[in-house]
Amino acid sequence: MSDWKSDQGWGPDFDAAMKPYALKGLEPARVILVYRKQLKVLSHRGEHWARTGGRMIHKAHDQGDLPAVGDWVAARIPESGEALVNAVLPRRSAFVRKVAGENATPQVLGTNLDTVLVVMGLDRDFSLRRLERFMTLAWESKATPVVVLNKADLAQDLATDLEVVKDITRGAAIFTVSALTGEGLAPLRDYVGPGKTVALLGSSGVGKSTLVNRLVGAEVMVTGDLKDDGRGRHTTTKRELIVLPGGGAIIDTPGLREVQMWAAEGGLAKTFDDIEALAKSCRFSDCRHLAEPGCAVKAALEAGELEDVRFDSWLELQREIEWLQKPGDTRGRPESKRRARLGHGKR
Ligand SMILES: Nc1nc2c(ncn2[C@@H]2O[C@H](COP(=O)(O)OP(=O)(O)OP(=O)(O)O)[C@@H](O)[C@H]2O)c(=O)[nH]1
Ligand SMILES: [Mg+2]
Ligand SMILES: [Zn+2]
Repeated sequence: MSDWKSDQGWGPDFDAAMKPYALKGLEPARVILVYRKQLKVLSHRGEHWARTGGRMIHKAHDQGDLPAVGDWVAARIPESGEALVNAVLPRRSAFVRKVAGENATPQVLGTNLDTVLVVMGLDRDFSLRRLERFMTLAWESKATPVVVLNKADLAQDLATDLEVVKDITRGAAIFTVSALTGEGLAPLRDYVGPGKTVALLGSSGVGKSTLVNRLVGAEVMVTGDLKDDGRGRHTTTKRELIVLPGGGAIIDTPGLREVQMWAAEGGLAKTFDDIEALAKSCRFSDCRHLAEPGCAVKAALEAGELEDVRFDSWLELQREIEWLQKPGDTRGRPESKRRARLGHGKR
């Protein structure tokens, strides 16, 4: 039998982490589906329905500690019936956002990823500000972010769109594709294959599942049109890992309406390295870039070298991250009002 574990990216790090559990008779398995409290895991014997052990739930600090799609876990897997997950092995990478609403709760959208495909539509989905949010969390995930601009067949001005995206994605690879016509897809296949895990993230209807089907070469995911009532129907409702017949894994996720920050200072510094570099040459090291003398950020804004909207975006994401770091009882409301005022979602 071929080694299903290395096919799924297993390595010496997981071997070492698994050892104490293996001594207790637990088996390694990979989480391939999460839907509310239900899990599905893959082991050397195939797929099993599973649930999270009570002790694990009790010990978990928050949602972020519980099994997520892509996780390697130590599980007790009976001959028949549900498997029980006892522990999550330390993650190599994880894409995490804050759940929508006023609770400071993390939601782990995919783990042990090599590549995050940040998918954006070249139709009305196009939003640089939202892309900055995705990129910040993607850099923070420790996986490699790759920008996929889909629906090239619908683009009004592809060259300009590509240029403005290049300006804000700080060296990440960018591909313009059409999942519909197949145009531009070939280079994406480099991110897929034995030992590799790639996840697709983006708003609803951008074509994530259509891309998955293209990359797999079969209709493994249901795709669908968005309703025009503005509420948006999500076609994909579960986070799911697809085991590829030729080895490797693709994680498809439901579209995200909001992408709020989770702890992501490193990701922020990477996404906004232009502003961070400017800020280093401000006269005062604690410059807030408001009215301080010798402020390099302000100078760049005034010279038109830095766009107001990008500066606002940086401040806003920074504020969201700081909000999370405050003790719960001093937090107040999150930044939702401000976000509305900035025209979140618009170019
Ligand atoms: N014109 C055009 N339509 C596309 C393209 N890719 C996907 N679509 C269409 O866009 C719609 C949404 O595609 P999905 O793949 O279901 O989108 P999704 O990102 O998976 O959406 P959720 O599962 O709701 O998050 C479908 O009608 C697709 O046929 C493309 O490159 N060009
Ligand atoms: Mg989908
Ligand atoms: Zn300054």
